Amino acid sequence: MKVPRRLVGVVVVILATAIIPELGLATVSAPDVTQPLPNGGFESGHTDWLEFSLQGQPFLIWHANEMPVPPYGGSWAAWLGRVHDEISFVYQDLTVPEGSSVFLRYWHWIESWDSCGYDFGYVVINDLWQDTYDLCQATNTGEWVLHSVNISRFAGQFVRLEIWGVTDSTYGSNLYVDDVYFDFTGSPPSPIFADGFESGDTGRWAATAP
Ligand SMILES: [Ca+2]
Ligand SMILES: [Ca+2]
Repeated sequence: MKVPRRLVGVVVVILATAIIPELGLATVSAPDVTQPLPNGGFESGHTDWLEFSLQGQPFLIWHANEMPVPPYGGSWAAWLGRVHDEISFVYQDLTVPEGSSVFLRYWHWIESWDSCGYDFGYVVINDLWQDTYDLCQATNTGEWVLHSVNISRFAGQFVRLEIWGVTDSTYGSNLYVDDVYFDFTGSPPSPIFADGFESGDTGRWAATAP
């Protein structure tokens, strides 16, 4: 028996929605995706990240045993600032995810003895300042706080990403950083019912008659 093409399509749609109802026929919205940076929680120690200290600190990634605050996650975190007249940053080269909306997010803890306007945290991408914030008594967090920076302009690009802690000559500041990740709205998945059966081409479909 020759089954009309249009009928085949209808049967397949009904079967598909019955078997996998969560797929449905509605438009599938873009998912929100999180993606940790390589060694984003610093748990692998001094890998993936490179560390720079103007004052010659031998490293900026610390183990919990030697830190005044516990890491946000695991046993390791970055500790920026810490000494006077410091420019310190951890950085790595990597590809920012594709997406219509891309955020860099990390947990930070600001601990400062200074007035505002002297010590700072920065996020720098390809030598461009994306974010600047004071490290001072008024911004002390007293706990881990999630920090977010919109970096959508770099979506899909290979970049150098840096997180800085900068201090002047008096009244110290610490900027602790942990669990660095991307949070982005990904591209929508391909339509499940690609041709909507409008073309009459049912080549992508198969149906078995009982
Ligand atoms: Ca950690
Ligand atoms: Ca200071």
